[in-house]
Order: sequence, then C-alpha cells, then structure tokens
Amino acid sequence: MGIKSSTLGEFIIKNQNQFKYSEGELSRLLNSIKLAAKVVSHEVNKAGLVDILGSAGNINVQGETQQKLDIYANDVFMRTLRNRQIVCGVASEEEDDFIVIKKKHGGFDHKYVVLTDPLDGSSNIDVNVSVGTIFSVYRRVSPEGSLVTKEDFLQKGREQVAAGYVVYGTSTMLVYTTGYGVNGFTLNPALGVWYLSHPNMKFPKGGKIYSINEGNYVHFPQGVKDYLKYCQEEEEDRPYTSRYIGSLVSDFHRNMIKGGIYIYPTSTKAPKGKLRLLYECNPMAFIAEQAGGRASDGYKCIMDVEPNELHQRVPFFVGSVEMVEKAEEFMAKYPNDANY
Ligand code: AHM
Ligand code: MG
Repeated sequence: MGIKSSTLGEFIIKNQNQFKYSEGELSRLLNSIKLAAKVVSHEVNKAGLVDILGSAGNINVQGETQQKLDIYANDVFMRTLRNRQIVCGVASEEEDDFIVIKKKHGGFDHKYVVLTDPLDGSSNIDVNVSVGTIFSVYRRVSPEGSLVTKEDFLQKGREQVAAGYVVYGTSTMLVYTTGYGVNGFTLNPALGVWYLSHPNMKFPKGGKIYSINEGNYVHFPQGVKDYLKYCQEEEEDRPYTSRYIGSLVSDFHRNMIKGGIYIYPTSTKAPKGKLRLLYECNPMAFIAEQAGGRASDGYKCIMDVEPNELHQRVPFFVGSVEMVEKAEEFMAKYPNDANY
C-alpha cells in the first residue's frame, strides 16, 4: 500500500456520480465520517496511555472530566455530523432517542439520516482488544424541509444508501458500501490519510470459522445447538475452527477475509437476541450482501425485517453464504423459533 494507491478522498470523488440524486451531499457525509473515525482512532490508540479509561464522570489528574471511550466516540460522531450540517437527523446506540439536526439559519432541507453504534464492543477497550464503529445511512422519507420523524429512522435495511464500519485493530480500517461493492481503506496514522488497501472485498462462498459466544450454549435454541454440533463434527472439512473476539466488527471483518459465520442468536437469557437491528445488524447485512455474503435472523434476510423501534434487537446470522444457508437449514426444523 504505497502512495500509488487511491486515497479515500479521491475514491469518494471518483465515485460520486454513481448516486442518482447526488448533489455531493452523500460524499460530504462520508467525508465527515472519515474525519470522525480518524479522531476516534487516535483516541482509541492511546487508550492505554492516558487517563481516558475509567467510569464516565470521574475527574482525572489534570482536573478534566474523564470520559469513557464510547461516550467520547459518540460525542465525536455527533459533533462532526452536526457541525458539518450534512444530515437532518442522527440516531445512536448511546442516545435514547433520535436527534433532530436543524439547519443553521433556518430550514431543514438535508436528505439523509445516519444511525450509528459509535464504539461497538467497548468492553474490549480495557483489555486492548479491537473495537469498531458501525454506521448506516438512509434517505429520509418525510418531506425535505420538515423536521425528521421516527419513520425516517425506522426503515428496512433494504433502503440503506450507504453503510460501513471502522475497525480499530492492529491498524485502523474503514470499510464501506454505497451499493456498488465493498471497499476497505487503511489509515496511515502518520499522514492521517486513508488508502484503498482492500478493493472490492468479497466473502469466500464457504468457510471454516464459526464465531459465537458458546458460553451461552445451554440457553440457545435447538436449531443453533444442532448447527454447532454440525460445525464440530469430524467430516472431510470439519470440525471448523471457533474464533470469537466479542467485537462484532472484528469478528465480521476476519470472517469476510477468511470465510466464516458470526452468530448472535436468541437465547433464554436474551429472547430477542442482543444486537440492534438498525445500527448493528442492518449495516453489517448491507456490507455482507454487497460482498457476496448473507445476513439473516436464522429464517429470513435481516434487511427485510420490519423495524418497529429504534433500539430493536434481533438474532443475527451473518457471513459466508454457504455457511449461513446451512445454519438456516438447521433453524428451519424449528419454525416456532422464528417468532422471537
Ligand atoms: P455492545 O454494543 O454493548 O458493545 O454489544 C455488542 C457486542 C458485539 O460487538 C459483540 O459481538 C457482542 O456484543 C458480544 O456479546 P457477548 O459478550 O454477549 O458475547
Ligand atoms: Mg454495539
């Protein structure tokens, strides 16, 4: 990845005319996300050095209020989107309700809303393990010029115009789609520039990695238990390998490169699953499908699930198409579990 590779800025400009309604607004939105991601990346990378860890509300030695990194990341994304005046509303895992962004000097005529999980897997921060940011972009459905409404956010995943994630790993990468394939950019922290390092990313059709919190095994639905038994059986290409970081973004990213399936099912402890439909599952599902993979709730495509609340949870099966379809075969034997 040298200077010859395209930068994210160049890539966004080059591909701007792919969008039917483009007036450069989506490009500006992506540019602001790339800026916020850079700021968060810088902060995440020095997490072990500064007094930023610890509970929100604590005072550090400099007398500054300590912030947990998830709150910090939320502030950075919210501030960037608000200050740059490019969206009409934002919803975040960190906020109870969606936030209306009013255009300065009157008027509310922006087209897009953003939903985000600004720092996913944040319990991994304290132990220096990768975390991520997830984002999802929709065109509003309410008339331009009015205030955004809940309906602008409660759209099916199929309606997404862009989605992406940032993985703060051994290096920081931004991976996104606007419905024309998936491209990954790696941050050169010395220059603050994102380079196209992973053009046209694709899930291998099959894989050998399964990622699930097996500690919850006894609480899983029978279809998931049966599928796990299948993964562990001695056959020509099995048993598979179990890999679970506990950061959706990182587990997904590895599985997209190597081939694998990530599952967060319903359980007797979490009857609707744990992950959130709107700002965790749908964006990852859009990326998965654009990369030739599959994302479902065990029975139907995640992006066809009708949203009814902002923080709605769903079971999530995502990864290499053949692996997800195989897991769905096992789930189909227990149709009652589709009603979570
Ligand atoms: P969070 O949004 O509170 O960070 O939770 C989401 C995370 C995912 O990144 C990860 O895959 C999962 O929760 C891990 O959950 P568990 O510890 O139950 O296995
Ligand atoms: Mg999360």
